[in-house]
Amino acid sequence: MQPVTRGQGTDVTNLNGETIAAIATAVAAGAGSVAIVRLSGPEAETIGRRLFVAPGAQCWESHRVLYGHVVDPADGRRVDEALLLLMRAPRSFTREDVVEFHCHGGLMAVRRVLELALAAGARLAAAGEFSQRAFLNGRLDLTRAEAIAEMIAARSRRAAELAMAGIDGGLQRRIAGLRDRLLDQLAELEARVDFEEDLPPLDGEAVRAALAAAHMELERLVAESRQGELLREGLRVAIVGRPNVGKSSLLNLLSRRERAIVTDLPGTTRDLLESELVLDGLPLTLLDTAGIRPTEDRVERLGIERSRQALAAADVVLLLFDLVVGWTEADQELRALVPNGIPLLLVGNKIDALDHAGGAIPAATDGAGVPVVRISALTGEGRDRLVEALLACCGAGELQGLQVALNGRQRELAASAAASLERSLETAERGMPWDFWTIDLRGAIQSLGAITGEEVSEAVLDRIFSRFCIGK
Ligand SMILES: Nc1nc2c(ncn2[C@@H]2O[C@H](COP(=O)(O)OP(=O)(O)OP(=O)(O)O)[C@@H](O)[C@H]2O)c(=O)[nH]1
Ligand SMILES: [Mg+2]
Repeated sequence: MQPVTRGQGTDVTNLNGETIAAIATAVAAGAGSVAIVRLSGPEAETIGRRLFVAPGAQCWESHRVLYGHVVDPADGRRVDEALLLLMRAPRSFTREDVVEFHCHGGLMAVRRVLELALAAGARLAAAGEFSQRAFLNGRLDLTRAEAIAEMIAARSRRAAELAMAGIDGGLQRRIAGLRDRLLDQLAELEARVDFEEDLPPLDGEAVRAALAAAHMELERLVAESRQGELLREGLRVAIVGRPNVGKSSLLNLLSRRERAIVTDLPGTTRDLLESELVLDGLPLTLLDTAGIRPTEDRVERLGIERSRQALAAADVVLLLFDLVVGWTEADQELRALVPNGIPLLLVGNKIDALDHAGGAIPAATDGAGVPVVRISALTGEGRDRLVEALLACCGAGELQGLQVALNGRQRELAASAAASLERSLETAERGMPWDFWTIDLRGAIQSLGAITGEEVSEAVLDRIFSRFCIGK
């Protein structure tokens, strides 16, 4: 692997002579009052000066805001009234010269400004290219860059807090600390391989203990990453059940709006309906499904097929049944459709109607230990109990204490580092010579270096940054 070279400190290596430009704000009609076009690279200021007219005695100083107009240099016509922010290298996000045009929101002005910047010599930035330059110029490590992308994608307050901890370098410090400790051990071992007789004897037990401690910490990080994934990506929760048990009513209750049509006719819901919400900091996608029953109706049959697919692909299944009718054979058949391994919650609905009908109240868990929660989707009774049980059954209970969490890429590398350390520990156990210990130890160090970007190939970098949005 050929690791990429990164600039250190303020010594900016101009890795890329091109000036890039992109719209940095969300691109949607009427989405905001301000839109930003960002340029980065050696020509950024020149292009900025060509396109921007600042009246009066305003001077082009770094980190000062200029007021004026973007003009088309071809005919001098005004394109927009705007602010311009110049940030000269190395005091910018990319550590290159950066110019930002703060235009009016909407699509028209900002697109025109971008076109003019491109015509004046900039190239359209690829996805994540500003961040990639920031990384290559040593402005941030890979975990911080990824945390910025996670911040942009965050769907809940907790996910945003976790991303902020990453931007602050929480993960970078944990991983770099671990890697440093392993590097120390590697240095000790390698010194003994080369100059055993000139050095005091090495305490193999101490090295082994250090490797074992690092191994444990990595295993913990890998285990905790599942929680982080829940926070970032959220859960798909399918509400399934026989017709008329109140699935759509429950979706409406949890979404706090009349999202789905509710009627007393069995078979009301014909298609999957999604609703995005945040419960206790955890982003959820709730799926309302068509009630499952044998039917001759073609449309309903297609809907039921979708219900079955949703049930099989969900992270959690809420199986709703009608308390007034009680748990029936048909409910039992539906239960059998839920694949093993998908957390399941049985929800008895219509508790408000129980008094009149006198139906049996089921126990807190069924025979197999699956929790049963009783609610009324009509009155909202038991809503909190349901939310609590839902969070508990998907392991979200420990989310509050989470400080850092690895993403998928980082988890794979951490798991691979842990596996290398495990092999290294086995070698130690078998009393092999020092140089055998170092083989896997080096592998572990390399995997940790790939997390922070210390040791990572250009192809991998391109793949990581291409998942970022344009303009970031
Ligand atoms: N008393 C009472 N009625 C309820 C409750 N929840 C739902 N209902 C009623 O039950 C009927 C069916 O509700 P829906 O939410 O449409 O049921 P569904 O499971 O989505 O039905 P399908 O879409 O046909 O599968 C409606 O008349 C609701 O008002 C509840 O908690 N208590
Ligand atoms: Mg429905």
